[in-house]
Amino acid sequence: MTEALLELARSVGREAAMYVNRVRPKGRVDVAATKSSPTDAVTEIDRACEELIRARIKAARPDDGFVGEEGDDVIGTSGVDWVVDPIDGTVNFIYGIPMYSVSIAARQDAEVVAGYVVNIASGAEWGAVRGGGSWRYDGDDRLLLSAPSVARLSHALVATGFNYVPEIRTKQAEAVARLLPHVRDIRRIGSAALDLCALAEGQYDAYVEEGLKEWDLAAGGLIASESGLLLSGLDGEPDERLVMVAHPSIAEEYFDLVRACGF
Ligand code: LIP
Repeated sequence: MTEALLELARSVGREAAMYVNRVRPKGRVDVAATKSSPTDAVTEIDRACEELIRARIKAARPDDGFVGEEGDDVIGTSGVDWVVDPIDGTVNFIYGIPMYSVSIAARQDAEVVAGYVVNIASGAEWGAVRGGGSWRYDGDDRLLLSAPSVARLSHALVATGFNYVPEIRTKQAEAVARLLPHVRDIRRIGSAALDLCALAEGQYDAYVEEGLKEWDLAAGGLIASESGLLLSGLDGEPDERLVMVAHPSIAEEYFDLVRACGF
C-alpha cells in the first residue's frame, strides 16, 4: 500500500513540476496575493499547481483526504490523507533562484507513511516510505540515503529558515546569532522540503526552524528520518512551534543548544 501511495505521489509530483516549468515566465513571477505578512507571497502558479495535484489524486483515490497550502482541507473516508505544498520555496520561485520544490506526503491514520519531493528547477527527486528507507532517485533506481555522523557539534553545518512575520523574525535572528558561534556555519536556502532532503544527503548536519506548516515538513521529514536522522520539537514531536533535526551522534547536545539559544 505505501509503495502504491509513493508511486502516485511521484507520478503526480513529476507532472506538477513539469507544469510549473512550462508556465513559469522568464524573470520574476508576479505575486497574486500575500498571506501572513506582506512578504508571505503566493502566485497564481502556486494555486494552479495545487489544483492539478488535487485533481490527479482525487481521480486516482476519490475517498482520500487532502491538506494543501493553498486550498481548503478535504476530509476523507479512506484513512489516507495527502499533505501537499505545491511550490515550497515560493520566494525562490518568484525570484528565479533554482531552489523550489513540490512536496507530496501520504498519511495513513495520521502517520506519514510515504513522502516525495522534487526540485522543480533541477529535476532532482527524493522519496521515502516509513520503515523502508529514503533515497534519491536516479531514473527509476533508488540511491539509498544514510546521513553521516558528525565528529563534534562545533563542526556541524546547520540549515535554518525564517518566518514571514517581522516580530517572529526578530526573535529568530537573535536566536541564530547565539547559535552561530557554537557550530561550523549556517545555511538558509528558503525551502524546508529541500533542506530536509539535503540533510538526508549529508549536505547539512543539522536543522532548526520555527513556524513550519505541516505541508513544509511532511514529506521531507520522513525522508530525513528514514535516512537515520532524529527529529524533535521543543518538547516532543516536531511541530509548527519548532522543528529540530540532527544526526544521533550530536542530536542530544544540539537540541539542548537550540533550546538554550532561545528558539
Ligand atoms: C517556505 C519554507 C522555508 C521557510 C520560508 C517559507 P513556502 O515555505 O519552505 O523553510 O523558511 O519562510 O515558509 O512559503 O515557500 O511554501
